[in-house]
Amino acid sequence: MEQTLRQPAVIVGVQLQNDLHFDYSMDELRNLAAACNLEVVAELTQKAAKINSAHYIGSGKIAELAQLAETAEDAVIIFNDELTPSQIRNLESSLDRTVIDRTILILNIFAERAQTKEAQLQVEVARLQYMLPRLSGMRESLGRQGGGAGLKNRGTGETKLELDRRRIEERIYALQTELQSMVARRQIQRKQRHKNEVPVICLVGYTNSGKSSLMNVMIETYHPGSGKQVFAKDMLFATLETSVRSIRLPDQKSFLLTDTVGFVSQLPHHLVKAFRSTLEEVTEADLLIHVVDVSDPQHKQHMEVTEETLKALGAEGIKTIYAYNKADLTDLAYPDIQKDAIWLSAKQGKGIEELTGLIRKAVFNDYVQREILVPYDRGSVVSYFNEHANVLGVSYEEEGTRLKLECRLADYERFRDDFVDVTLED
Ligand SMILES: Nc1nc2c(ncn2[C@@H]2O[C@H](COP(=O)(O)OP(=O)(O)OP(=O)(O)O)[C@@H](O)[C@H]2O)c(=O)[nH]1
Ligand SMILES: [Mg+2]
Repeated sequence: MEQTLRQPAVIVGVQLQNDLHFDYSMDELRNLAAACNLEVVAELTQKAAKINSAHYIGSGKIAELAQLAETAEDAVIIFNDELTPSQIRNLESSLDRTVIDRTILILNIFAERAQTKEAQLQVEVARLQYMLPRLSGMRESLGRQGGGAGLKNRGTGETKLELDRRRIEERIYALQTELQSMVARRQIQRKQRHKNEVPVICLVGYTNSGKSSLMNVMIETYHPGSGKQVFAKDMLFATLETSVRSIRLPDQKSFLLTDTVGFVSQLPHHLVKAFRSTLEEVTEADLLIHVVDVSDPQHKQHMEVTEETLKALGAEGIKTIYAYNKADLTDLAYPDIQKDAIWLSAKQGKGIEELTGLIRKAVFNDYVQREILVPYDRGSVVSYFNEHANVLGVSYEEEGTRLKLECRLADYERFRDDFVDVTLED
């Protein structure tokens, strides 16, 4: 592993009166900073009735902050919120330090972790959109990637700033065009799936709750040795792209399981917007599995954030199963089911059958059990059911193949003219 020297940082937060989760969000800011190779050396907090529009913190606190920043010469100052362009400008000029905010930390982590082309483009769009209004105040050390070189003398009279802005706007436009064609391609794939009527199930939840681990244990349970596992790791935002896997249960019922990017409180809105196309899967899901790290004392807050984010994406009101994961780290009994909730451990693979039971109830409730007789000249119907239904018994009779099966009502109706329903005759 590459050894990078960690740059010192001072974190700053303002606690508003109604903010009950302030301490937690400051802890989270430390983790976000650590993920960006910044080491928090000091912290400044303030209780206030409202945010100061010019400097974010009260003017009395500026001097205190400047003094704190003296602890380390090259310390950057990180604010636990998204700062406005003018706040950044004002703060940088009063403090003579690089000032960054929670948003840029998250954007940087996303940029570093993005693996697929699409995720990379999405993060870049979000970063550029964030930078655009902040260009003038930004210090050279930050964000001005690819600026400058080779563009001298274009559009005489244009300032460097205007040039930068125009280049960024052009770049955003080009990226968005490229993204649109990717989205269109995926939409076609999704439509195709819809035609096949395979239920789509999405794993959603706070970052690090165990979505990818749960996906992997489902794959291992129903497709052992397939090597289709996804990346799971103990870090913020291990997953930045949706991956879809087809899961086929032993009785032939199959569904698509989608792993998605985790949510975090104050997820930058540019990022939510940029990732909207990736997360479109979620809005069209037949079922959500909301994965919760029940061992985290803050899991209720995580659930709220997840639900708010889903709402912002337009994915509210979708049938949901709550998967209280990491129960092995608690004193709770597991596996345990209560209504539409299950306590389980993805790590130990405990509770997977029970979860599957809940999934069955939620998405395979349109199945019928029938006994049918398919004439021999309709052999293709038999092979269709062998492929798509749970065949419980077969016998060959004079008039045709007799199948005892459990199949989707839609399939039953689709081939209704091609067989005799023996169940009705008995
Ligand atoms: N003890 C315990 N650890 C778990 C369990 N499930 C997942 N983990 C661990 O939690 C960490 C995060 O797991 P992931 O599956 O990557 O979580 P995620 O929700 O996909 O995270 P993001 O992709 O970052 O949003 C990993 O270190 C897992 O090994 C569990 O049931 N018990
Ligand atoms: Mg993941």
